Amino acid sequence: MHDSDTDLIYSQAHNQVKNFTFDAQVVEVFPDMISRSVPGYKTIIDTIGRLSQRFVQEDSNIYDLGCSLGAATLAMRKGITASNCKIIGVDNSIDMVKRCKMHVDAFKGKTPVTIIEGNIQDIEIENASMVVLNFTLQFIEKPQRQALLNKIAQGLRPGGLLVLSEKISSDDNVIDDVLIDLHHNFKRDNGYSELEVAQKRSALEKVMLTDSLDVHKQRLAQAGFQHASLWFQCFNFTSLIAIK
Ligand code: GEK
Repeated sequence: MHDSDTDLIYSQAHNQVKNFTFDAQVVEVFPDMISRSVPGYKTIIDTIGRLSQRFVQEDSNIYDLGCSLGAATLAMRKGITASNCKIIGVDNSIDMVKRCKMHVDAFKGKTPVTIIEGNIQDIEIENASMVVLNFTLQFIEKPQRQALLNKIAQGLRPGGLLVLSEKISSDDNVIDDVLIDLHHNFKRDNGYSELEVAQKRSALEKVMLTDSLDVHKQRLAQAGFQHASLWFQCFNFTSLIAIK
């Protein structure tokens, strides 16, 4: 027996595996899916909360871009001690946005939160002291990634922080194979079958395109971040901090 919030989307063979989308079916099982698929997800969310305590400045905006169900937003709302701030969560999946609003409303917090349905490439970033891209940039078309990072850097105040978490690929094929295998073992250890791992991989193949760590660091430097560093890596899952 499984709970209704257990991710079983790829447990049966699909005649044709469609491109992955963040639809209502995914929303139902998203917390289970992300915690069983992304190594270190809880550590990253908890650390985003800690970083918000340190970096969020008074009278500023905080952005959670590709906020899904609001895990990073809620961690920041708990962590922020600066006054007169506003958190803006953005996602272009209407199903995610509807459920995210319910999650946010279910908890109390002194920092106001607004959840917006929209493309993160179209929204304005202004007067920001912290921006989170927690596993979202990988869903943006590669040629458009630099422009998004430029916009974020421009909208951040001096000393402002970007948290950029991404699944990465390695330029070294031998290393890449090892990291991919370790990640698939992690998924199997978390109860996903061989069929589930294979079908999910094929669903993501065209919609989630990874870059190397070097490419991410080059983009951050080009966008104008003065400091950037990897702070977390488990297999091919990473998180970077970049400070303006
Ligand atoms: C978390 N950050 O739990 N505009 C807005 N939203 C987008 C766009 C776009 N162009 N492209 C994708 N998304 C979350 C997890 S999930 C990562 C982020 C994953 C949204 C998409 O709808 C989805 O909700 C999210 O980005 C990516 O900390 O599931 O691997």
